[in-house]
Amino acid sequence: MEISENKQKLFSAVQPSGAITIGNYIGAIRNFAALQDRYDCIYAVADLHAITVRQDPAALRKNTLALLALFIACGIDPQKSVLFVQSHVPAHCELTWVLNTITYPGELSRMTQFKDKSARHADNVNMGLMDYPVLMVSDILLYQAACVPVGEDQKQHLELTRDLAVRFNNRYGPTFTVPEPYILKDSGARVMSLADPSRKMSKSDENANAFVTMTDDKDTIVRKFKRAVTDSGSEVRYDPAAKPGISNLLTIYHAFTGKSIADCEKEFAGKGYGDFKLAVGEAVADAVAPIRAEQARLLADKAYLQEVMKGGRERAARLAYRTLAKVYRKVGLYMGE
Ligand code: ATP
Ligand code: LTN
Repeated sequence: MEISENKQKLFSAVQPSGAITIGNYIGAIRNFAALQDRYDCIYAVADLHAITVRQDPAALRKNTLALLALFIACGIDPQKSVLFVQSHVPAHCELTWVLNTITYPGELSRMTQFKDKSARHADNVNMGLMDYPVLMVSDILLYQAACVPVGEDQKQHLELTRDLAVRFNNRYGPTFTVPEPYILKDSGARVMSLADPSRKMSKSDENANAFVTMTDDKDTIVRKFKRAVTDSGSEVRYDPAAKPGISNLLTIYHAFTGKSIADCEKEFAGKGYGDFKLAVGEAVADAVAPIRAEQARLLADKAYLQEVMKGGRERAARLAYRTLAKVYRKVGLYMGE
């Protein structure tokens, strides 16, 4: 199916920087499939973003394919949506260069993610890490996306996207759609670490007990939840300020079972943390198992995945180069007569 002109466009991406966590799933990926009917969706594996922190090349290649398969296993239909690998469409880097010329260093050095990652990777604070948000802005603006579904941690980057789109449009005339963020209203937009509920769950956490991945097996998942850091007291109650650990587990349980937070609290009234943690672990393991199986099935069919990548690359490039040509003309790059 070709992308139509009348539905609004939607763009999102995930980095293949490790195994995908249930935080990525709850905050972003689980919404992707449902949005396919309302929007023309474009979803990318953001491999160029991933290399802003050190990656093992062989692992990066493997994670790229695994993420592509996971997207499909989570319900993204490559016939309906454009599904591709970011580095396969050079326009992303080309637009980044142009947008760099209207971005100020101060805008990038004060980004929370840049500050966090610089502290965590103090031995590798590189220009790519600082320019990461501009590459992300380019991803979104190239496709004239009106809507960008992401977790709460990406809010600042979306504000920059809007600022740069408006700045470019003011300077050179209407060119880019100014996108709206789409961040979940509930606490699922920010799933916290199981080892330290004051930090967000992140796939690149050095402590593997801090996150649960979509490829963990049942025993691992149950064990990680058993070890999850909880709070003092013994009541299973949603109160992020007083009970950050338990509230995070309630959010996860709610996301995977569909039960309301109030019903989850009732279910565990009078029971201890131990029973609750076991139930959360089992619910997550049961929900993740079919997705993991489908991902494995797809990964065994390399020819199919190659075909998806090739189709996605062509469709993405067609859309991207339409915008890039417009940008080059507007800024005065000589395109011939
Ligand atoms: P890394 O730790 O390697 O920086 P990450 O785990 O933060 O990566 P990304 O690939 O940067 O993951 O994010 C993919 C999507 O998942 C984004 O929309 C992001 O907002 C969302 N996301 C990431 N972590 C969480 C989380 N803990 N809770 C909810 N959403 C999240
Ligand atoms: N930086 C994002 C991943 C990402 C993205 C995007 C998300 C790269 N390009 C464009 C939305 C739109 C992250 O979630 N860390």
